[in-house]
Amino acid sequence: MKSTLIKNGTVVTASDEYVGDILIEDGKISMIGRNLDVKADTVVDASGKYVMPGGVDQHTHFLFRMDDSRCVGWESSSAAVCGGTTTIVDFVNQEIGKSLKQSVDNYVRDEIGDQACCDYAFHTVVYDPTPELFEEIRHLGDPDYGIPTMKLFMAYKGQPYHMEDGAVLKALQEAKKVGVTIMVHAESAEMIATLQQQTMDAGITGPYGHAVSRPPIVEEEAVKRAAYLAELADAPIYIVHVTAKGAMEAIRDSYAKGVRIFGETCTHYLTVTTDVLKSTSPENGEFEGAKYVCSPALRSQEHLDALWEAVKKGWLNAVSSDHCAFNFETHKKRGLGDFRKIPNGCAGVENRMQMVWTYGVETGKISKQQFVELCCTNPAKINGIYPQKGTLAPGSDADILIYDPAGDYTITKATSHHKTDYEPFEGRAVKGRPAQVYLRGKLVVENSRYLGTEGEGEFVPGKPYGLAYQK
Ligand code: DUC
Ligand code: ZN
Ligand code: ZN
Ligand code: ZN
Repeated sequence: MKSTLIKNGTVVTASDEYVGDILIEDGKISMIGRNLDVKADTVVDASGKYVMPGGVDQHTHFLFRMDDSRCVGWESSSAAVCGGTTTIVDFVNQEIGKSLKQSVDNYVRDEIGDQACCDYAFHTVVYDPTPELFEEIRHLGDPDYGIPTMKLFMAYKGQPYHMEDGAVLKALQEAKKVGVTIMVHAESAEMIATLQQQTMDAGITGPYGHAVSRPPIVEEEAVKRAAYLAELADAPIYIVHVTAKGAMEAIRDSYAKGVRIFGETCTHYLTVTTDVLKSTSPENGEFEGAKYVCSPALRSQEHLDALWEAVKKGWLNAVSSDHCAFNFETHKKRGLGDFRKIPNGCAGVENRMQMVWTYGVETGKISKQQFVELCCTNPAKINGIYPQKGTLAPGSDADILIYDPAGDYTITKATSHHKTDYEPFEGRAVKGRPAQVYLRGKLVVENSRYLGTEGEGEFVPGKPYGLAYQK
């Protein structure tokens, strides 16, 4: 493979910032330094731009089903790299009656095929908590699996993936023996089911009913329960998509008490308030708000402020997209007249880096180093793919984002790669954009335009004992 020298950019890692050069050879970073006196086949001038690790988005669903709806899949994975994310950690749902291994193999064959535009690692998701499943956890970190993380849904009563506390406890007990990190979607399924019925009975049937029936306390309660389960099992636990101030504080306080509990938040929980669920439009009336139905629900400004403080102070250690791209016309509209039937989830893999940069770094809420830590380095550590991914260091994969901070852009469907029929961040102003994105040394994006080849994304096996296991 030809060598590339990226010169004079401002290199930003989770710990440093300096003007320097990066030499790429054979898909890896081979040298970093000031004024490197080396020859290369291609020389790129990155003056005035930030040279950062490619993003690692540890929370995407390129396949998710809710009732009869399924989200847009891997045919849209160029959206990841176009947004500066070179590796995703995608959730692979266990097929009922099948082992995790079979489920993953089927997923790779049937869903990814030759469509991957970014590199990818996996989390498994439990659907069928049989004795064989708990036995299989012991193998997740083995080199032939390379999937040292597993998620259980505490929420979603009535869906096949809803899990009882006993399953979470057993998973924690098995996982800790081998350094597998258990992740949970923490919301009280029972509280939500009761509130949903009461909300419908009160005549609130539109999208805002989603937020009414999922108040912050249903998340806070489940996070506290997850912390007790982790304490009981003496195992680490990771809380995905934390949205509520009380939930975040529960993680912070349990950690301070000695429980190995960690969590992430997501782009939309930092940047969009619950009011959008009350949006109206001439075409869709009050059902317009269905475009913003995701779980947990979007929160008020007070929670957004608390989440920014949490990512700044390290109480939450990553920002993910929870990309789960349900279309509006064919899927969201199934919930007309009953908000419970609106599939939960929105696109966002393409927007994460630009949104966090704009609303975090540009506003001074977080530093550039924290941006890299939250969006690249920590997610790589948590999933056992660091330092191959998530940093700029000799020997690391040459996954590189050259971010041009100049220029004002607007997120809009016309320029999106999500392949959905609407954009949840439609109309949002963003500052700067990915000027170039390299995937293992290959230029795959230039000025937001996709130049790569579908199918060139590769599986990255994760090693056990990620960030959440260390203390
Ligand atoms: N929440 C979402 O919004 N989408 C996917 C699954 C989830 O828990
Ligand atoms: Zn239950
Ligand atoms: Zn979830
Ligand atoms: Zn999710």
